Amino acid sequence: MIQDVVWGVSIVLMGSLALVFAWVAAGADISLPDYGPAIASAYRLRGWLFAAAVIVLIAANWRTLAELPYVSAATPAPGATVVPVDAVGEQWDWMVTPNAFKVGQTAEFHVSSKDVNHGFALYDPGMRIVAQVQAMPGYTNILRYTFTQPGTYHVLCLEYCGVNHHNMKTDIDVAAQ
Ligand SMILES: [Cu+2]
Repeated sequence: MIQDVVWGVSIVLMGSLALVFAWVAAGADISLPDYGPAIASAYRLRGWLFAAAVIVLIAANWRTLAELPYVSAATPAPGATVVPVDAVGEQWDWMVTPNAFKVGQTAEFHVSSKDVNHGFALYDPGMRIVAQVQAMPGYTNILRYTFTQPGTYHVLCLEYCGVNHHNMKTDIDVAAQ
């Protein structure tokens, strides 16, 4: 999988950069002139504050990043029917199958592309964007959305993909229960 290769290359490059920083820091002269006891204790306090900031940062990331991606991780409402949906982008059209649902149903969009990257964006009948994910060639993204109101939802492309990008749209009908 190309994503594993990209991940591996990124880790190696980030690790090399971190080693360079560590090497420079280890060789740096960090001794201070004698500013007196007040400044010395301020420098000690700075060390503790930095450690506290690191702990808060790690805890906050631990708590929030685990839930990414928010929408595909969203669990369907209890009792909701989950409908698998094929959503394929192609210059310049969307093929969404099936494209008729009922309020309360959860669509599980399997989003991909036949050519270039597109941006799969779902709009409610009031043209408010309610969910979006990249449509990529050779890769399928999962996007779940539970329809909350009857009417015509719209799928538009959010990634510039060529001269007719602005016309790349399709409709999804959602019936009242
Ligand atoms: Cu586009």
